[in-house]
Amino acid sequence: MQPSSELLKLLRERVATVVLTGAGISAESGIATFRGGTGSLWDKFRPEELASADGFLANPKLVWEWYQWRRRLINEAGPNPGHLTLAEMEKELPNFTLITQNVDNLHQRAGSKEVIELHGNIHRNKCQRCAAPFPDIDFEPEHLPQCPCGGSIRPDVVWFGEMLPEAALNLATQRSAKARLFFSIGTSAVVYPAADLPLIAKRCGAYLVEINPEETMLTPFADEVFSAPSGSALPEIWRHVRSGIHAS
Ligand code: BV8
Ligand code: ZN
Repeated sequence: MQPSSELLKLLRERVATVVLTGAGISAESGIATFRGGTGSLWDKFRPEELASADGFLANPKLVWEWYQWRRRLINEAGPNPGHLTLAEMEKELPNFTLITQNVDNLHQRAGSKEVIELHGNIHRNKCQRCAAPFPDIDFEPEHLPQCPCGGSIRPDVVWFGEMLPEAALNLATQRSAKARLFFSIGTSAVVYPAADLPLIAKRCGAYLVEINPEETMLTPFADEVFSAPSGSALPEIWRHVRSGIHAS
């Protein structure tokens, strides 16, 4: 999958570039995706049951066990060449924005400095009632952690039906509207409002690139599609940019 001369030109001209990532960019780190095939995070449960305030209210112990299980998976995993390439691109491209739907912190562990986290971060906790942060709490699922205000402590991630952090969403939307080049990487593009961002960029004139082994809702709108895993497509694209290889 060679990048087109159009894509190489935009990257070599260092135009305003925005990247939106989803669970797929962490798949090659061994972290199951949400809606993928076997082993997907939702295999045993439905998203509404776990990643929702009602689900937490109904069964806080189950939701905490699911997040603790995911935290252990993430701690045993590491960034893959897709994450590492994006950290490289941030260093080289003066006008580069990374927006992620992921909560796994793997972009930061790969060296990305500015990461707009639309859905929070699994390593942070907060009080469900007063939103006080609780960085490092340790507890047994039998004794779920409580805030002094009486509220329950929960992972600091955005659940279904919850608003996204306003500042993060506003910044992501502004950067997407100004993008000349927009990459949608490893996302099925079904979760809103994140899924609006590539369409906003496209409407505002951006060249839209999708990297995903499967077709998605976004594929028909993309100017260029790499039907490949991001762990190999991203390093390949970046290698062409850096080595000045002229595409056919
Ligand atoms: C809100 C954090 C508003 C928690 C997550 C009906 C229509 C439209 C919208 C809605 C609707 N009903 C409800 C809604 C709104 C809802 C929504 O969009 N639902 C969808 C499912 C229809 N959205 C919300 O609720 C949002 N909030 O709208 O609030 C509001 C308004 C007023 C008042 C109050 C509220 C909140 C959404 C955030 C939910 N939280 N995560 C946690 O992680 O535990 S969402 C979750 O899905 C993750 O963040 C994940 O990133 C995200 C999106 O999924 P993807 O990242 O795309 O992952 P997925 O598995 O789907 O796809 C992976 C892709 O990777 C696949 O395409 C696969 O082919 C590809 N892939 C696989 N391997 C690779 C690869 N790609 C590249 N390389 C590989 N190797
Ligand atoms: Zn509290």
